[in-house]
Amino acid sequence: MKPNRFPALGAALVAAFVYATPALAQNQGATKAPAEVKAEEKKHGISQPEANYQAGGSTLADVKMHPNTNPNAPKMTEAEFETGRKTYFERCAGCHGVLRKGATGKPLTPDITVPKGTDYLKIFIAYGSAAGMPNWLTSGEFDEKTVDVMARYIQQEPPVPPEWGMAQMKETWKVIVPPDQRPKKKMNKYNIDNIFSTTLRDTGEVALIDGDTKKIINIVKTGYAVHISRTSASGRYLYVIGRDAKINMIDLWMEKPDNVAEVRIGLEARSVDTSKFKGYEDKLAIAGAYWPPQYTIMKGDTLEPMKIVSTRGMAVGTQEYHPEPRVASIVASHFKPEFVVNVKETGKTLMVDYSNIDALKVTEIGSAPFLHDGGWDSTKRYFLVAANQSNKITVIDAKDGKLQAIVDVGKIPHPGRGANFVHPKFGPVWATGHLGDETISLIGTDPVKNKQYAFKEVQKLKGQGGGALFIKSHPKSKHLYSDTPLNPDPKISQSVAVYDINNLDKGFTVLPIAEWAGLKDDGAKRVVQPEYNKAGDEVWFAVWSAKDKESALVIVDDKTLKLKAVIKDPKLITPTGHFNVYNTQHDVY
Ligand code: DHE
Repeated sequence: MKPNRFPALGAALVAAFVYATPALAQNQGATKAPAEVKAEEKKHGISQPEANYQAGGSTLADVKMHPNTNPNAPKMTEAEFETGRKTYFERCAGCHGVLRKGATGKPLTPDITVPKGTDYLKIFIAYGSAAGMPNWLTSGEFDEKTVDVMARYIQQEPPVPPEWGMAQMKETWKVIVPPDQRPKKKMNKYNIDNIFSTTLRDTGEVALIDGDTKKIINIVKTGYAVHISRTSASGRYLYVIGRDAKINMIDLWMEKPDNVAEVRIGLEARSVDTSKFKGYEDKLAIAGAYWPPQYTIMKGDTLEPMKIVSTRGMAVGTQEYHPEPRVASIVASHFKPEFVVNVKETGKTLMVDYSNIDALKVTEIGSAPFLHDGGWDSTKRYFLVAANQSNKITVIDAKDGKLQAIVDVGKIPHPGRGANFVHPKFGPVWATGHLGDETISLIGTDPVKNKQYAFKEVQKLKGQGGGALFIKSHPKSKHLYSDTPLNPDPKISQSVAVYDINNLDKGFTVLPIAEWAGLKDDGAKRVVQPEYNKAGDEVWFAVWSAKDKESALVIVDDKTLKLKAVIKDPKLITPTGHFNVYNTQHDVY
C-alpha cells in the first residue's frame, strides 16, 4: 500500500480535508454572502465552520480494504462500493468513525441503516440535520449520484482497515543518519532557539525559518498533510508528524538541518512528543494514532519503535466498548517520567509512566468524551484539555496524577495549547477560544493564591466570532491574540483579535493580517495560529490560501501591534501551524 500524496489527489479530495481547506473555504465562505451563510446556519442549527470541522477527512481513503457486502442491503457494483468507501473516508469517517460505530457523529452500522432504507438515508445525506450533519447535496459537495451511492454504501458491512504492528513499523523505519555519524556539536550559525518549523500542509513538508533573519533555512520533506512539530527536551531535535502517521526527526545541529530518521506508526495520526523529565531528556519519543487506535513509544535518537499500546476499550460514563478510540493530544510531563496521552472517544487521559516500558504503568483518568487539544497552565502542573464536543475543559493534575476539575465552557472549545497570562483580578488564568461560538473562556489556574477562582470559568470575553482555532500569549507580553480562521465571514477569518490583558473590558483591536500580507490573488487567506518568537516581542501568523494560490507569513510587533515583516516565497505553500523551537521545547504559551 502506497500512501497517496496531495499532488496526486483531485481537487475534490483536497477540498475534503478538514477543517475546510482554503479551497473548500472559498467555496463555502468567500463566494457566499455572509447573510446567505447565516441563513443556512439558522436552517441547520450549526455553523458552517462547525460542519466543516465535523466532516473529517481520513488518510484511510487510499488504503486497500476488503469489500464487505451485506445480503440485506441494496446491491452495489464493485466500482460503486469503492466510490462509496473512498467518499466515506474522505468525508464521513472523521465524525462517524472508521468502523462506523459512531464518534462525534452517530453510529452508521447496518443494523441501524438497513431498517431506515435508502430513501430516508438519501434525504438525510442530501439535506443534513440540525444535530450537525452537513447538507451534502444542497451545499454542492455531492451530486445526486453520490448521495445515492452513499445511501446504499452505509447499509453494507463496514470494511475494516488493516492493523499496523511492529512488523509494519520496522518496515518503514529508516535511520538516515545514525547517531554516531551526527555532528558532535552545532555545525551552523543559526540561533536554534528562534527557528520556526512551519507546516506546509498540502506539500507534505515543513519550512525551517530563521526567526532572526526571517530567511528560509531548509524545506524538509515530511509525512503527507503534515500536522504538528514538537521539539526535544534539549532543543536539538524536531519531530514532525503527518496525517499518514509518518514521523520525521530533524537534527538542528546539522550544517543544514534535515531529516535523520523516520518511521510510520500507523495509517493515520495527529500527535507526537518526546520525554522531558529530568534524566530522560531526548531519550524517548511517543506518537498517537487515529488508526489503528494505539500509541507507540520509540527511541528518542533513532525513532526505533519499542512499545505499542492499544487504546481500544470502554468509554467513560456509558462504560460501553469503543473499537476505535483515537489518540488526540500528547504532552510530556515535567513532574514525572510520564506522557499525558488524551484519548478522544473514550474520554480518558492516560498518564503513561515511561521509566520502565517493559512493565508499563498507566494511570487512567476518565473525564469527558472527545478529548482533543490542550496545554499546560503556567506552572506546568495542570494540563487543560478540550473535550470539544462535550463543551468542557478537563483539568488534569500531572503532579498528583488525578482529575482536578471539569469546567463547562462555550460551544466546542478549541485552544490549540491555550494561552496563559496573569489576569488583573483573577490571577493566573488559561484561555481557550471556541469553534462554535464567539466567546473566549478564561479559567483560573492558581489554587494557592487565588483559590476561589481556581479551575472555574472566571470570565467570558467576546471575540470576533466563531470558528476560532488558536489563542496565544507569552510571559513577556501584555497581549492575548485569538484567530478565527474558520469563520464564514472573510473579514473575520482574515484578521485576528488582540486584547490588552490589563484592560480586557475594553474589548479587542482587530489586526488585518491578510491585508498586510499584500497577496496578489484572491485566495482564502485564512489567518492561522499566533506564535511568538523566543523573545516574546514578535507574533507570527500564517496567511493560508489554497495550494495554487499565494500564501505568506505575517509578523507583528507585539509592543506596537504594527506590521513588522512579511515572509513570501513560492515554496511557502499552504502554511498553517508554526512552532518556535524554544517556546515548544519549554511549553511557553
Ligand atoms: Fe489539528 C493540533 C487533530 C484539523 C492545525 N490537531 C492538533 C491536535 C490534534 C489535532 C489531536 C493536538 C496534537 C497534540 O497537541 O499532540 N486537527 C485534528 C483533527 O482531527 C482535525 C479536526 C481534522 C483532520 O482531518 O486532521 C484537524 N488541524 C486541522 C486543520 O485543518 C488545521 C487548522 C490546519 C492543518 O495544518 O491541518 C490544523 N492542529 C493544527 C495545529 C495544531 C493542531 C497548528 C497544533 C497547535 C499547537 O499550538 O500545538
